[in-house]
Amino acid sequence: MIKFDNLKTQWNTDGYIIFPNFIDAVKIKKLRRICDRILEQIQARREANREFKDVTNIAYLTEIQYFQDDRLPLIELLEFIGSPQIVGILEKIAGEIPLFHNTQYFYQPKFASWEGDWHRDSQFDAPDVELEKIRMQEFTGVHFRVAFLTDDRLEYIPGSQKRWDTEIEFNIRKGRNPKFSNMPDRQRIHLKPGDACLFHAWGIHRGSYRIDKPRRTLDIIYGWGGKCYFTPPAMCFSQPSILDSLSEPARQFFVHFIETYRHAWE
Ligand SMILES: O=C(O)CCC(=O)C(=O)O
Repeated sequence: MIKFDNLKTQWNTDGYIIFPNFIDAVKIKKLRRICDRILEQIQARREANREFKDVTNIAYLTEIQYFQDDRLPLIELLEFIGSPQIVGILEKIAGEIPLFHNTQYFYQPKFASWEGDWHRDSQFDAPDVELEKIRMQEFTGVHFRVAFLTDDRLEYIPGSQKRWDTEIEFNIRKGRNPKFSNMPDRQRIHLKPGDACLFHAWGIHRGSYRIDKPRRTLDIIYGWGGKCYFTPPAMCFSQPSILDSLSEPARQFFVHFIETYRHAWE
């Protein structure tokens, strides 16, 4: 039983929350099969095009192109993204219905290991710090992820989501070596298979990518506080009939998303 008062306090203090055993082994298998199928398609396409980049994630898993043979896995994925199990938690924290934004699937690199850059997601397309500060105030972006395998690749600076950078943090994040390992107060997030983690996208964080650490983590990005400054694509919702296949809670969740961004897509 999740205690929401504690959650809110932990959220406000640390900017991240771990939910142990959020999904069971059956659900892990089901979701992993859907995500791995997309990963196989991407890798096959890259090999066919002789195009290779040692990337470690896929975005926009809910694009219709991945489900040409069978729509059922898409519906299952959408049901999870819009499930009361996740949306209910976000709603309690946000005090409003959250908005869908994107999905990512993280997997280990094939040839080389590397450390990612320390960043706040609010800095993307906002080179000007004043603009970034405004965005941090106006809108909230969050990641909700479930690990299908043990995952300790994310590091986070607790509390950094509710304040601007210290001088040291700023010099790392915006300086010449944003991969600098000894970021003060960094906390490694340890997830076991089936654990979930919610973290504030504006907090300072980074991933590190290791060929010897198999990784399969589904990460869903949500937001609240109005429209996101970056309009997500319509994805599968360019085909309105998708909504008809969803349960009522998931349908309502995605109707809110569609209604919010419809004008921007037109
Ligand atoms: O878990 C990771 O690899 C880091 C993800 C990340 O930095 C992001 O999605 O903004």
